[in-house]
Amino acid sequence: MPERQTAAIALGSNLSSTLGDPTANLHEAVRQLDALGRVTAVSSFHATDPVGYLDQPRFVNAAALLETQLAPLDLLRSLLAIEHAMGRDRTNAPPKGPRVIDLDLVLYADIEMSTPELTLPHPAMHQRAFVLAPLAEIAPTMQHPKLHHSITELLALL
Ligand code: PH2
Ligand code: MG
Ligand code: MG
Repeated sequence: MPERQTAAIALGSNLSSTLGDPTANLHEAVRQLDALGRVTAVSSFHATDPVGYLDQPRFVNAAALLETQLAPLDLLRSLLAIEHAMGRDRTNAPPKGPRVIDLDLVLYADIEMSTPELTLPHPAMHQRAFVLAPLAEIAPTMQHPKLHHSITELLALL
C-alpha cells in the first residue's frame, strides 16, 4: 500500500452551477474530495475580491486538508475530474476568469516537483491571501518546503 500523505487543497468558486451558488459548490467539492481519501479539516468560507482578472464576480474561497494514498499526479487528475464533473468548462474560458469550481493542489506533504502538468508547492500560493488565509486556519504550522516558512508566517509576510 502506498503511504498516506497530507495534501492541502485550495478551493474557489465565483459562478453558480446546477448545484447552486458558489457556497453550495464548495460544499459539494468537499464532499467529492472525501472520496479521494479522508478530508481531515475544512476552513471557513471566505468571500474575496477577484485577484488578477478583476472584471468578474467575487469569489468564495476555502482550504481543505486531505489524507490520501493517491500520488501527486493522480491526485491532480482526480481534482480536475471533480472540476469537470461539477460542470467546469475550460473551453474558451479566460485563464483567471470566472469558474464554477477550482481545486488547486497547493502542497503535498513536503514534496517539491516541477513538471509541465504539476508544480509543487503551487508556485503562486505564497502570494495569494485567498489561499493562505483559509489554509492558516486549518494548517497554521504546515511548512512550505521550499520557502521554509509556515503558512502563518507566509500570510504575515504578504
Ligand atoms: N482564482 C484565480 C484568479 N483570481 N481571485 C480570488 N479572490 N480567488 C480565487 O480563487 C482566484 C482569484 C485563478 O485561479
Ligand atoms: Mg486557482
Ligand atoms: Mg486551478
